[in-house]
Amino acid sequence: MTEGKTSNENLIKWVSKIADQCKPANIHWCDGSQEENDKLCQLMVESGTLIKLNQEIRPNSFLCRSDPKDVARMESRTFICSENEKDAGPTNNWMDPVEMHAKLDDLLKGCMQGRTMYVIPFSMGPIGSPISAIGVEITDSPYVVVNMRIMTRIGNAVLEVLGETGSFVPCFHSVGSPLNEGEKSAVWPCNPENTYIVHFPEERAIFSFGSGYGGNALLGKKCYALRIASVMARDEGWLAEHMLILGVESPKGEKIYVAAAFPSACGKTNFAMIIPPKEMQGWKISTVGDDIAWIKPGDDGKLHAINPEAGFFGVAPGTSLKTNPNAMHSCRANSIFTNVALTDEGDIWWEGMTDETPAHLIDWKGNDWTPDSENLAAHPNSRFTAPASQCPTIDPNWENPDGVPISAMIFGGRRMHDIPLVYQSFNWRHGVYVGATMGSEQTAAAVEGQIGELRRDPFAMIPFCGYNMADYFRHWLNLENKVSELPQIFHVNWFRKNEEDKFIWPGFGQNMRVLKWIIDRIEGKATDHKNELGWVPLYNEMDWRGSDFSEETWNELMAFNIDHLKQQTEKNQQFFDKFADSLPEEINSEQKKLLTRLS
Ligand code: TSX
Ligand code: MN
Repeated sequence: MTEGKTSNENLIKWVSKIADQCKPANIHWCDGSQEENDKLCQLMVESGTLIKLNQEIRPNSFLCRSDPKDVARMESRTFICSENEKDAGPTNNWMDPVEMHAKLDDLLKGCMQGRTMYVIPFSMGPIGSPISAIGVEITDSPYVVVNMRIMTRIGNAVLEVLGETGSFVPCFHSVGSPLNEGEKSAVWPCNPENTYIVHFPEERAIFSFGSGYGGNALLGKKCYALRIASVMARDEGWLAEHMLILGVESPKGEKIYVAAAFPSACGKTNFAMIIPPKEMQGWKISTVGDDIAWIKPGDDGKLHAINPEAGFFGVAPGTSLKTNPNAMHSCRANSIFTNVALTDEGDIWWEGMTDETPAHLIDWKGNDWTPDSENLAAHPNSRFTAPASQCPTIDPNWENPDGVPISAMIFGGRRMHDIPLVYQSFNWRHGVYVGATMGSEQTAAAVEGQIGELRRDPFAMIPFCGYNMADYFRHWLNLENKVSELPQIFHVNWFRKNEEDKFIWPGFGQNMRVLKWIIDRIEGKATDHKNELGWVPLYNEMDWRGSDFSEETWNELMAFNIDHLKQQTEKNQQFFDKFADSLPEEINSEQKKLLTRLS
């Protein structure tokens, strides 16, 4: 047993209370060192939880296979336990906090028997930055420890910042699978029938029970940096957003930063790391973050953003040297792969990684696999956990404690049939309406919902807002009076299809052309040309160097069926009606204005 190096009374008390309840065999305070990490990995290799990959191809990297019943976030088991039900809003599951605490007290009794309880002090954001915040995760999963070490900053340096009196968000996690005397642990212990992902927004506390996977278990990410932080942000006047952050540098060396929110399956990590077409000489993209942004008003009147994370927990399938070489380089070493396939050489593989499919693999369930197999080799939600510092395009300011100033915010969605490639909102209020009406058409890849159905996902925050989304819209609208230099707001859609069901826009690196128009708009270099949706680029305002994209195809890409769009817009009302009288009047008024423009 390693003693913690903390003198923080609240932390010591909380750890000892949890230990009394959960009855672990040991308590280990994580120092965050390489030696500690190596020991834990070795332990998990011996227990069968991790497979060490070929050290020549993939140094210091491991493969992990989860229980097939524990492969994704569980939204139906995710709860916001605010004192009043109305504060959770109609898009969250709610339970009374007193009732939930009683339920959890019950679940926690002896739940860590036979296991080691790890205490992980972590910082979301650079250690000591005024925008950063501290959490402590207690977990009985060593897999969580080694992933948290990549995804956040952990260990003694955090305890030093916490000091005797500093505050932290307590994050409890257990796989919910106690061991009887002499009983051997499952390779991936979990408790899918009894899973609870619980947030107490007023208490600023998190309890997660039963799942060891991703956002259910790495509590710094969705639970803290989005659900709890969104509540802190509401109360303190800042934003905790489901946004990537990237830098754009022009050939003249002028640099701006943009933040972008997309629902799942829109390629956020890919966009955060794009490589501009070589003909657009001198344009450079750098990466600050791929998933979450904490954004605070600065003394200069601008919004400043940090990436609270230190790693990427990226979806593996579809990632390749063609679609995202920077992500591939990021996980070249010191990475953990979960639910991907294993090659005969001891490397990893997933669908879409190479043009040629290996003749033999071990699939994500541990079975022999050949190209003739009916199942996928890698699970569709398989992941790589990789240090952000290994990304070739990582921005020099990515750990700047003051964050980076945000000049534009981009919203997007997967809209095969209605929305043009890009438009700019007329003003902040209209931009908030654009964010509030975001949505993605469901593809075959989506588990829930009918194919083609529009899944509403305002600000890409539906699963991640820790309070009533109507109040969240209000919070966004209020920023207009609190920040003197607000970012410009844009909407993009990389996924428009033609009559032959083919994607019209080539996407990926070509999206740089859209980014360049966005920069031109910010700098006042592009003309004012509008349609019913907002300000739009003319064909000849786009940089087409090295592209043969025709004006005719452009017109197809930017066109929309006004009747169809009017019908879509009318459907927004049903979604807004859920919020009843909490919905800000400004949203109603923007909805009316758009319907008028479309009439
Ligand atoms: O990530 C994507 N982006 C953003 C990249 C910076 N994807 C992958 C989405 C799944 C996660 C895209 N898919 C993008 C895109 O811009 N666009 C598309 C659609 C598309 C797919 C394949 C082609 C073109 C467009 N292929 C060819 O044109 C050859
Ligand atoms: Mn995300």
